[in-house]
Amino acid sequence: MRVLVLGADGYLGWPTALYLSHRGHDVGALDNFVRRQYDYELGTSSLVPIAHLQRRVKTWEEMSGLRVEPFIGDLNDAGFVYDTLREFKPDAIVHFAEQRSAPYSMIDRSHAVYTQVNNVVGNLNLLFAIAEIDPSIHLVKLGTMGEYGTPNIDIEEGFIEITHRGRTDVLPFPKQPGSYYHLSKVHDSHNIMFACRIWGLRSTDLNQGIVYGQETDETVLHPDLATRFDYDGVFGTVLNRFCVQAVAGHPLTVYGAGGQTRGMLNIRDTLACVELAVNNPAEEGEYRVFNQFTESFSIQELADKVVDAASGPVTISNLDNPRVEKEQHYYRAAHTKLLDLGLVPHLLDRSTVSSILAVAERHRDRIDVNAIAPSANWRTAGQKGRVRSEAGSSTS
Ligand code: NAD
Ligand code: USQ
Repeated sequence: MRVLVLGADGYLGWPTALYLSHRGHDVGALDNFVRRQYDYELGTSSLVPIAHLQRRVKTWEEMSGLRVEPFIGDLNDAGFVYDTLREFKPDAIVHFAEQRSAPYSMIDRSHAVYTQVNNVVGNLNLLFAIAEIDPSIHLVKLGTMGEYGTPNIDIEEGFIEITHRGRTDVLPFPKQPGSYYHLSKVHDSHNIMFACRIWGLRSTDLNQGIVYGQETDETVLHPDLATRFDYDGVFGTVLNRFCVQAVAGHPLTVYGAGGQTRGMLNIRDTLACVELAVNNPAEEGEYRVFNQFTESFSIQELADKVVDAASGPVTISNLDNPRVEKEQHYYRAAHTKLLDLGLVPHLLDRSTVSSILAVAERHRDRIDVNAIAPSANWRTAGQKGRVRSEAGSSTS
């Protein structure tokens, strides 16, 4: 199949592009490198050194004999999106290309606005381009489990049957997201569902949990093929962060009580899930949702696993929670649709945690402990909205 991977320079997009190429798909790799720009802005960098996209593509061709075709540009540039679809002629598009950090979106007004414009407008440009150029293209869109929030009932896969005053319907599951980033994914989901309904597009919304790990069968073949590994207080996700903290001798930063429970999955399962969705496309006009995670854990349980797997003593520190979120709550979410399609999960055992600790250990000289503390605060973000004009007077 011809698969265009959007966000193919990122943590998940790059290994997905390699995986799909290795498994016989013709792959296009689109990115505008804005993720590298956030590193310059925040003064951070990937723990594992990453090669530029052009070098990655060249090394992959040398190693495998397979060609991944790069497309450099911004999804917010509609002309670029239309031109790319006309040129590459994909059967499926896998859309990873969004600003994906909840803390980044909660720094202040401008970061919240940027996140929603980048994500929602980029996705809208894509929907219009698909509708005009080839409505049979299957859009596989990365959403997030965080779209649902943490309701006090079981979470279904996208839709819930509701009986209200004697009448019954199947409706989208209620959304209670926890950041302006997570909200951008909800807006995307609504826009995609609408486009499927009015134009007959076909789409799979993958509501993915938190991904951990860094190595895949393809990325370990050569250092140029490595994917990024974020551990800083803005882009680092919880388990990867805890592994780096353990190696650096930094207390594990559990926010608040640590009872926050989330769906999680191994990076290798991200690749497998995406290919299962690509190989089993949605029907014409169908908008379907898969909950893409394999197990759920509380943050405290994750910290305990890292303490258990680490070679030396590791302490845990319960920080004041910079986020506004429930710290003890009910959590049970359905995730059977990808299993039904054949997913065989890599579960989180001690050896998996050890393998992430080993990655951190190999690159321990690159750890910047000053980057670890959380910097965005949900409570104070609302007071960081004012715009200062060039003349120095403030406006709102
Ligand atoms: P990432 O930031 O490493 O990669 C995203 C890539 O998209 C970057 O290379 C960036 O440069 C590119 N990009 C962003 N905006 C773009 C635009 N307007 N035009 C072109 N390229 C653009 O993120 P990731 O961790 O690989 O996540 C990929 C996707 O998966 C995101 O949509 C994210 O919301 C979703 N997701 C990630 C996780 C996780 O744990 N990492 C979990 C659930 C869902
Ligand atoms: N947390 C800590 N300590 C830390 C970091 C995080 O206790 O040092 C807690 C957070 O408070 C939160 C949980 O761990 O309760 C998860 O935080 P995270 O930063 O690992 O993940 P999150 O902000 O939810 O975002 C990540 C990805 C995002 C994706 C989401 C999937 O960055 O792109 O959408 O995971 S989900 O969580 O299912 O919405």
